[in-house]
Amino acid sequence: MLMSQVFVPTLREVPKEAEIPSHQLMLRAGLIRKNAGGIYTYLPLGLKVIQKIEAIIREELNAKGSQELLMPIIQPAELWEQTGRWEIYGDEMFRLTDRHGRRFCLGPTHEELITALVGAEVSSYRQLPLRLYQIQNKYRDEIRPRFGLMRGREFIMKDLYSFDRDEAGLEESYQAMYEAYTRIFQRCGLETRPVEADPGAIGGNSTHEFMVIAETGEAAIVYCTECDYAANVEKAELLPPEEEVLPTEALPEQVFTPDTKTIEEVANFLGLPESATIKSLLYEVEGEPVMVLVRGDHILNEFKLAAYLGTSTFRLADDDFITENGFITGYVGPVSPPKKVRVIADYALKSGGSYVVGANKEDTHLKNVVPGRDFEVEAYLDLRQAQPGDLCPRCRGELKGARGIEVGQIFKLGTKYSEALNATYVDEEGNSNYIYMGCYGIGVGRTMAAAIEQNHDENGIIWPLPIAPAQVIIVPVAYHDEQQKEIADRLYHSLMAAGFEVILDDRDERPGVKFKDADLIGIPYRVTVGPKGIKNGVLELYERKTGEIRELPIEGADRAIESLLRSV
Ligand code: 9G3
Repeated sequence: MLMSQVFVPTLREVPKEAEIPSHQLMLRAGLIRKNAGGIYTYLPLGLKVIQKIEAIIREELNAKGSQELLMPIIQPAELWEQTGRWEIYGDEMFRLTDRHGRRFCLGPTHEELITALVGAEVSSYRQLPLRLYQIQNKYRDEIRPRFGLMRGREFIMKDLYSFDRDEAGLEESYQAMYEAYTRIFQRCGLETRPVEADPGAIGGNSTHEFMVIAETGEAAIVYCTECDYAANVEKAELLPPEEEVLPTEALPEQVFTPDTKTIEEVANFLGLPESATIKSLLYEVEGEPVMVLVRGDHILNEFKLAAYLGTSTFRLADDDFITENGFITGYVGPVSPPKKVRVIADYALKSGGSYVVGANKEDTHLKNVVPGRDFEVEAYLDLRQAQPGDLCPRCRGELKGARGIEVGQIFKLGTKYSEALNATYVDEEGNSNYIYMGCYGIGVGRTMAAAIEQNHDENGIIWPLPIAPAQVIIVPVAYHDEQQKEIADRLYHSLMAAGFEVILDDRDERPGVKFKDADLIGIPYRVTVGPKGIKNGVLELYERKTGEIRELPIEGADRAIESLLRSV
């Protein structure tokens, strides 16, 4: 590629609408341009990176016996109605009608389509296992698309679906994809960490998210410093407390606590730590009040609550709902409530201690309240959100916190979709069985963005070699100089002939501008052809990642660079 011809509109200044490094650098390095909120054009060098990531994905998935197909973006509403998902996603789903008034959506994912296809075409155990994938645009009408390709409304996803005869087969597919993902991100030069995650509305029972650790990541994870446990905080488990049987406390006693509606205010007013209080949270669950109790210094994890309640349609009660049900905002408590409500408690409250709780009376709290003695609890559960400093649920090591960019996610779906769409197979004994499914996604654009988040400095991008838009950029100080042109051209053609992707900066620009562009675009190796070097019979090889500079004899420079590029 000749720099004078490549369409790569670099920018000097940082675009104001870009908040994180990868978004800023993709715009400045001329890799993408925005068409509308969350909708982008991939410019030539940006597309090259996308294509390299896709090539690595295809190699690793095909090595696991997967087969690539390409499904339509436009999907008929009927399939989504059969699985009951047409309504669930509301405004996030792009919907349209054709000229006959038939309803469609722009595919946000393809479980429905692929299950209908396999359900129609697979009937015998001999056709399983089957692993089918595509690399295709997805559409999700995010309320606030942001961070460039990190959270777009149209994005490229690799989505693979596995079809097995039973749970054991699904486990094998899941493991195969887990290994493939580990290799894919490694080969992309990305450091990822698989974390246990919450399946959410998709269903199924087990899921892992592949996270790129980066402080700009949207996901909060906790990981153990002693073992390899790691989880999205939405899912992270917490150990039950050691049972402490405390001496029987004094009985509950009212305390006057004027204007203390928050835990912090009550604790400060009474001179107690927040851990000596209970947060009594009223939730509206299908119209009914449910009281959820966590210790004052803990945070309720609503994903865990949803898992217990068996529904995600619940919300924290607002003041109207609280007063309608006879409670007083800021003074809600589990002891003699104004009406009978379900009480669910985090199991940290099972340790037998005594606490301060709202007295269900204006400006009044109760102290010396002992859960289980002074009020009934329907269930003690792991309900709280893990925080750095908590103990690892596997080995009791210390948990630390980090931010992550989710670049991949793998799910065990079981038979949820095959039952809804009647995808079955006949086994050796002639019995009909539902097919066991898994689904596995990688955000291709997000992987590119995450690679920049993890590999950049103040001068620009530092591409990992396997996904760089070109491996080498040759920069003659003055290309109009005969001698420099001859040496640069010869090296350019020789490296290209050896199969490398090379950019030759043939522009009639000042050297500084060319060096800055080479650093900004992040080409891993830069060869400078300059008058001083030529006088000494050498070329300068600069490694973008380490800043290391080597001098190479002009003669044989191509072979020296080839052997270096093949060795890293
Ligand atoms: C929708 C809309 C948004 C969605 C979904 C459906 C997320 C939806 C979860 C998944 C699960 C896996 C296959 C590849 C890996 C991820 N957002 N999910 O199902 F209609 Cl609008 O997509 N799908």
